[in-house]
Amino acid sequence: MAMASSFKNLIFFLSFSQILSIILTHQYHPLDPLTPSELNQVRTIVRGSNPIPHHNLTFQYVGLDEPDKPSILSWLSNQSTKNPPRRASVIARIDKKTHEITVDLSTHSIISDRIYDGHGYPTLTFEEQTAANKLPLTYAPFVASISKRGLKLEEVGCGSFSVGWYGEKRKTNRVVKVMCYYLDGSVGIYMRPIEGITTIVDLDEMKITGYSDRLMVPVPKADGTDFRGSKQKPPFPPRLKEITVFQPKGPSFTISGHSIRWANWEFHLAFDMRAGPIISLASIYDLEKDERRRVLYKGFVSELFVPYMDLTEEWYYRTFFDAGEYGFGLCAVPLEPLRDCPENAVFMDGYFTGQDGTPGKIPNVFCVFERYAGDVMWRHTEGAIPGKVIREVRQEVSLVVRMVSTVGNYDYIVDWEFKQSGSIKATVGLTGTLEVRGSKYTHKDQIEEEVYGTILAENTIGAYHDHFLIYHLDLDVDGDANSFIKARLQTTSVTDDRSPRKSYWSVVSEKAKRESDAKIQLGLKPAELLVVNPNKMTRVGNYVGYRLIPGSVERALLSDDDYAQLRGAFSKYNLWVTPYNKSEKWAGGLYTDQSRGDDNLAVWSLRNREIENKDIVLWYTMGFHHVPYQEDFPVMPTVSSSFELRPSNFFEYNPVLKVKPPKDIKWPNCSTLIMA
Ligand SMILES: *[C@@H]1O[C@H](CO)[C@@H](O)[C@H](O)[C@H]1NC(C)=O
Ligand SMILES: *[C@@H]1O[C@H](CO)[C@@H](O)[C@H](O)[C@H]1NC(C)=O
Ligand SMILES: *[C@@H]1O[C@H](CO)[C@@H](O)[C@H](O)[C@H]1NC(C)=O
Ligand SMILES: *[C@@H]1O[C@H](CO)[C@@H](O)[C@H](O)[C@H]1NC(C)=O
Ligand SMILES: [Cu+2]
Repeated sequence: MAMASSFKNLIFFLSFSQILSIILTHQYHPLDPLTPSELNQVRTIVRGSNPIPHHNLTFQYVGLDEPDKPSILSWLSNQSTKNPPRRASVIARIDKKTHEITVDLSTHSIISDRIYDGHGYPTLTFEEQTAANKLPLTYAPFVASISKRGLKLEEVGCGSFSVGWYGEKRKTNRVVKVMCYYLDGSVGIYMRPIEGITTIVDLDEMKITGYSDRLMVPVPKADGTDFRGSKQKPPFPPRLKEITVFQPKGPSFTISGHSIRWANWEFHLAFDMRAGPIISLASIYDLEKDERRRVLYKGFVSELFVPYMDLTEEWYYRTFFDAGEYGFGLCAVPLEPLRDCPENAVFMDGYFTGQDGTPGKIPNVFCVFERYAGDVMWRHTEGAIPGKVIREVRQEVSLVVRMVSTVGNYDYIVDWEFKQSGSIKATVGLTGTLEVRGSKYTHKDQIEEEVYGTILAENTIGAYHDHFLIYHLDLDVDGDANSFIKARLQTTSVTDDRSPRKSYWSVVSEKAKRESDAKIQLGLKPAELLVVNPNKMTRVGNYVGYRLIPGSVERALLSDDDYAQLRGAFSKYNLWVTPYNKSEKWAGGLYTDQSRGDDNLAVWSLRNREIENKDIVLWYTMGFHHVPYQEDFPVMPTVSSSFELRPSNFFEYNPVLKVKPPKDIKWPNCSTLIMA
């Protein structure tokens, strides 16, 4: 989170002719994201029934109202049947009320409009954050505070921070706390907080409703905070020679609309303002069976919870939900060719809705590329045969879909990687800049009180915090009806004389019957985590399945009754399994801003529903406990974590046994190439 305004120059609102050219070249898939022309239609329809200026109307979210799963599946099995109706789901604020509106695009009508009266507010728009961020700059007490600190007002930039919930019983207004930073010679603005001041802005009134200036703290100096290459001073490290991935015949994947085919994989890729990339209908071609087999109906990042561990007045409330409060997709940034993605990447654009309903474009929001990083897919040297040595090696080439979301200070690099072996690997890289607290301390020796972080530079404390990303993984292994199996690796002591060994381990499989059987804290005892189709077996009698190989086993360290933890309760477990329910998408709740933890994964799963031989959804929490180190200053080298969904008795044997290596490149006879 969150200084949204900084990207507005990167995002383009579309002209009518651009929109037309997009419609004319588009073939619909029922899961395609709304096109700019559809977004415009939504705007016209919703504004038509709430005419401005008689109503204050803002669009907080617009996205595809996804057709029900059965209708997608029947469309998939016979694409000459009619497409399911095209509908948009809108969350709007109309005259200070939250409306959930469903718009039917074929009949140009609103088919439902419901006022949401519960706790929590919708995602913030860029425009309202930008407007809120400007308010302090003309607010006399703030101007006085800046001048009292000897700072220049024109060098101040501000960001809107969601306020969380701390046990208030009465309904609170839709407010943010605006926090300000200092530029003056550096663009590393998050490294230069102006501490001690809190400005509360009511977003519906768009005015300041609270202000405090509690203490004076030195603003960290500009020196060393700038991350631009052009601002770095010698000495410089050695520079690497030219490097690239070279595909003279182009990539081996095809993109048609939003459907991507590569090697044995096929899937659909959509952009959503809230979730960012949504992978759907991932299926893999089985050579032996000569059929496409379903693997992942849908996968996306459902929420990101980022609580800070600082109890001071200006910091305690900082417990952000980057998807629900800021829009993980909305905060996506255009990818830079050759830097964010390699030379062989293909780019795709994404569309979102501005606050007034106008469609906007994020160019190059995704890149798709084949990754060859010099790794080995499989190999064997057979040296046991007298008189010969036999060697087979296949290099690992995979397909990557990437997005980068810059939620204020942080940059999240989100990758979905498809492997020929049938694995799907999801990786998140954390980079960008820390959120630091200004401090009077210039050396660790001076610190005697609790400072809730690491001193990174003079007057700069990197606050302790977590990042919890939860993935919604609707696996449909060879069909909808699946079961979750926890296969524990259990040590048995050998007390009799059947073997000289004293112990061994074996696998004890437990089929989860209800949701409570599948809430798992990883890292305590080893277990295999499998989603199987209990109605399908391999020839030798194993259930066909996929298993989750977790990367991170971190989870919440806060107490269950901490208000932030009630809201981000999904972070208590690394794994949850729920029966499929179309409305259970957002693990931190639909209305996350100021939510009270009454509509989230932890609450849904209290129903303890049956999950055996049912359409189930896996939720995996990837956690990072972030203790900052000096190397994270002024910008962090990427820290990443990943997990893998890997076929497990899904195929009859190694599915990449027969994969041939990619064709060799015939290098041209070129005098500039140095051939060793
Ligand atoms: C597919 O749907 C069309 C239109 O409803 C129908 O005529 C056709 O028989 C269906 N094909 C199959 C294979 O079910
Ligand atoms: C719209 O909001 C503004 C404040 O932002 C308020 O002054 C105005 O009265 C509102 N109009 C309506 C129709 O609610
Ligand atoms: C789906 O989930 C929502 C929210 O948990 C719940 O209100 C609704 O009853 C569920 N629907 C079904 C069919 O279980
Ligand atoms: C490329 O160089 C090789 C070795 O020098 C030579 O045999 C071959 O004919 C050359 N090919 C072309 C197309 O010039
Ligand atoms: Cu961090």
